[in-house]
Amino acid sequence: MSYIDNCCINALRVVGAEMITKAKSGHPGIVLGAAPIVHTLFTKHICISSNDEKWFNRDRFVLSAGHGSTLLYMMLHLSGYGITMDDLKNLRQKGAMTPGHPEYGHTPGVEITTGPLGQGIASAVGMAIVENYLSAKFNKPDFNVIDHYTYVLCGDGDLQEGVAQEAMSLAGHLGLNKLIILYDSNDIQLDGEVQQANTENTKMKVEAMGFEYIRVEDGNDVDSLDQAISNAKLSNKPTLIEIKTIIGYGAPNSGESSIHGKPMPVEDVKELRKFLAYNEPEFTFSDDVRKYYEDNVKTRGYNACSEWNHILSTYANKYPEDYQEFQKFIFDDFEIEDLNGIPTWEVGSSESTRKEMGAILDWLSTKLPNIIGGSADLTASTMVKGADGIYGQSNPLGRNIKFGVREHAMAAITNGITLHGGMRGFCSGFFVFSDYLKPAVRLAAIMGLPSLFFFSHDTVCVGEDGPTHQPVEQLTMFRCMPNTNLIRPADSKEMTAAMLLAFSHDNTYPTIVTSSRQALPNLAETDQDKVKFGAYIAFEAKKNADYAFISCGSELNLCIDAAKKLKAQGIDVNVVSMPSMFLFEKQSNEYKNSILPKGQKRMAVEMGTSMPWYKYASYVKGINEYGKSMPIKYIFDEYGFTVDKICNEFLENVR
Ligand SMILES: Cc1ncc(C[n+]2csc(CCOP(=O)(O)OP(=O)(O)O)c2C)c(N)n1
Ligand SMILES: [Mg+2]
Repeated sequence: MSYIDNCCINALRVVGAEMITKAKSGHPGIVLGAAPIVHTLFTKHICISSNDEKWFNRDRFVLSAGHGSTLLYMMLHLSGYGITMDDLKNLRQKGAMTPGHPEYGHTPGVEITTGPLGQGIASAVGMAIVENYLSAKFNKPDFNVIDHYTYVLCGDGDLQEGVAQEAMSLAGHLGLNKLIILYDSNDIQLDGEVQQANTENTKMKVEAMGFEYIRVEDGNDVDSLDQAISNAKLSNKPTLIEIKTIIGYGAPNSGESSIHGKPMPVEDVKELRKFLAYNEPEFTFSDDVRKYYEDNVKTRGYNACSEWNHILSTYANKYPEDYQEFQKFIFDDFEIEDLNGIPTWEVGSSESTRKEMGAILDWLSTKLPNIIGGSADLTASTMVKGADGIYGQSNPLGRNIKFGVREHAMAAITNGITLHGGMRGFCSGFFVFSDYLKPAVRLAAIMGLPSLFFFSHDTVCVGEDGPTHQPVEQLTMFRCMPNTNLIRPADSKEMTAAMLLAFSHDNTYPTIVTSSRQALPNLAETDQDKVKFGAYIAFEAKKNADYAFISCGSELNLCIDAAKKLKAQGIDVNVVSMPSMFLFEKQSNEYKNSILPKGQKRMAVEMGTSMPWYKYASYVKGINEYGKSMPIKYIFDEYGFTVDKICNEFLENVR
């Protein structure tokens, strides 16, 4: 290791420890242990440009071990991302640029929000998929317009997570050789030694998954780290570099789990300084250290970015059509100018909304060449698939990703696809198994990411498969998730609107669209143009009627029939279709009051847990128990979702 490398690493260790001690909160273990890893990666390999933070062909760096945020903030500080020393001193404080875990959209240079272990690895796989797809589509023998690596720093905990295993297994299968995972292997985790919980052979395991395995025996050995990364870049497989480190290196309690997540006492920071023979003042990166980052990270990135701009302009001359198309991908510049040819269904016909969802998506795929996705081995049921054949090594331009039964990774990969830019990701499964991927939807919501999640079989009407397959509480789960748009369309018109809203350009939230297994009538009363308001009056028995049903999805048609039946008896009940509570809440008070007038008595009807509806209705007909296995024809009667029973419940409880 050179003298300057040593100076830099010592500085990172000391300033990192000082930041955490000052914050009285944070994770010094990984900072002290993995400083040489990020230092080597940033100063000798990574191509990023603080002059053009969003430079499309930059390497992506994912800090899957989000608790190591301090390391990332120091890298961004030294690499010119506008993170000041004051920001570093402000670690984890109210309003800081340097929050507890990295937050996408909050701190410049942060590629993804991480913290929930494992998901970073999976999202990195999504980023690597986009790099691979776009390089196959746009590179020419003499021009690599897309050609970057996706690097991950992870710890023991990340690799214990199922989501990481799912994603790595898929990455190996897909041969994503530009994915390089740097594993901070320190044999310690929060509660103690890793071997208390995990004794498998990492090398054999990742090799079996189709990864290249490289081991670095001494995590302080910059030359070996450098060589390992260089070797990984040459591999035709994704690579995991296992780097043996000592957690909390240089702290009095190094090598122990107590250094994982507790700030070092001031005395211990002094000991660290002594151990490293480090004499700079507090919170100081020497001019030499700053210059080294300047000369390496900044200069390399600047040069690479300039060179890329040059390559791109020559490419534009030589391949003008490809260039135009590439720009459209980069800026997501595909408009659906008219809906000519989009599948439609006659009023009065009947079809399952899942079939409608699939058919509309297939049509959208022909208009939006930058969308890619698939399902977790359920395309035959959800009807959701990408276009152009199965994506893989033999068909890198396929847009149908066969995720396998790996829901959590599927959703986190979808986030990675969307985060990378240039493509938009979608995925699908049975609604009940949204439980398996909820954490990734939550991260999409936190990041304000327009990832798309399409689910079929959205009620107990799944039937014969029984309670394990019958969703009940999932609608409630997503409706109470902040910044998440759940749309539950009632028929083909509402489904069309939902899919168009899902793919619209300016969404700053994930969209979930649910669909029915069973055929539903295509209604005269629904209005494609009003779905964007979240709710609208679908059937008006009387202006400002004293009563209303509120419903959505497969129950809307029952409510309309019930209202018509009551009307025949001289009782005026309006019907509000509410496919999206999220969109409805965004409307003006005036609009909301026009749909749900004050003083009106309302009954909500939905085959799911009642809870969210009490905001809008005084009486809710829901299902607040798990389902039962039976053919669908018995389900409606069993749970009281027939026109007669809805009318009776209304008369008994609401009127
Ligand atoms: C999904 C998830 N579960 C639990 C945690 C809490 N947590 C954060 S770090 C950590 C220990 C992880 O061990 P390792 O990756 O080895 O990190 P190290 O202690 O080596 O820094 C835990 C349990 C988390 N952030 N995410
Ligand atoms: Mg560890």
